[in-house]
Amino acid sequence: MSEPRRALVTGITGQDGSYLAEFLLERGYQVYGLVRRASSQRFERIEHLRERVELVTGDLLDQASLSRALTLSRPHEIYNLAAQSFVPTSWTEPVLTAEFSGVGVTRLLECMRQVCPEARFYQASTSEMFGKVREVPQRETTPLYPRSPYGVAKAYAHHITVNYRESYGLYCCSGILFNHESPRRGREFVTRKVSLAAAAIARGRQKGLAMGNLDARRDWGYACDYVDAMWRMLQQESPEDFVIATGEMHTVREVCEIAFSTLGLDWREHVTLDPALLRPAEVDQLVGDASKAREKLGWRPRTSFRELIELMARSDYEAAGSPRT
Ligand code: NAP
Ligand code: F7E
Repeated sequence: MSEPRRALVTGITGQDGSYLAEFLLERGYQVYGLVRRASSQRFERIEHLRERVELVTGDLLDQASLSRALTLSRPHEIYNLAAQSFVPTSWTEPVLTAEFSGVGVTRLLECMRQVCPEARFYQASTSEMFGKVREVPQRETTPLYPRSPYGVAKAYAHHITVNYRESYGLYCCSGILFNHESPRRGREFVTRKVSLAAAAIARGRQKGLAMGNLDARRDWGYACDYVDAMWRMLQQESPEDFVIATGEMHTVREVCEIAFSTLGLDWREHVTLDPALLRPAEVDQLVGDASKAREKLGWRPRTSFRELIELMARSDYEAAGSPRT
């Protein structure tokens, strides 16, 4: 019997990392996850996988730890999902964001070049790189104009991934993913913030919800659909970059409407505006054209915006009914 394929996932404790690990395990992969040392372990999203994945300690700030992780795991595929991924934090911690989400990628690529140059590499790029958009919808060829330190760091990471592919002939792909959400989304991101609040209000545990820009629009998809696209990118004959998106824009107001009405509430009775939650620079008209992914990867989103927000609201409502720990 041939040996199983091995994958190293950085950011395995995050939203995408946990779904990708499940996806790869289902396909028979031996999955390694890079985790960083913290004063207390926070592995909630992968608790159910702990027996099935190998965790290796390491940090994108520490090159030797990355080299060790690659030597230990001998991966056929590397998925670099680790990053400081919350946009507002990138204004308060711009240098750290650049270190994690920008230069950290060069550290990992450099280790791959030295330890396992035959491996295939996926970089988690983002629609935030398009920022002040140069065309609508955005495609793989749309020029970048990032509007946050996070977007700038990710633009650097995107270009260095392309650069290592072209300079050294490594199999490196950059997936330019638009917003994708799930019940495992970090609690500070807008969809989860709203679904959690709607659930808590419906359960009588919270009174109101303070929000920022309700007119902000995004192209929101479901994280489970998107990890499938990451894997497909690394199964191609030659490495290329792909936009992954639904092609639809919706407002934060619509997120509120659907989440609250799913739980029998009227959002207008609960939501207030807090100017402190507005951003120094907003991005407008972010909407992706995923036709290249449709044609070459056979990928398409399977979950609609409404289904996504409904499933998040129901999931948080169920969880809010469980006894508090
Ligand atoms: P997430 O939930 O915020 O997860 C981020 C992961 O990175 C966590 O596992 C975190 O570990 C890890 N990490 C952070 N700094 C690290 C460091 N210095 N060394 C090692 N690990 C580190 O993010 P996500 O939503 O799953 O997104 C996955 C990736 O896709 C990110 O790179 C993000 O920027 C990118 N992306 C996301 C979206 C989206 O809409 N979700 C869209 C486009 C691109 P801890 O648990 O220890 O904090
Ligand atoms: O904000 C508006 C806010 O924080 C979405 C990350 O995964 O996707 C994510 O970045 C919109 C913004 O995500 C609140 O102004 C209004 O316009 O959920 P978010 P994001 O900034 O789009 C991209 C693709 C990534 O790559 C990132 O890693 O919602 N908004 N009121 C609010 N946002 C938050 N967080 N909180 C509010 O109260």
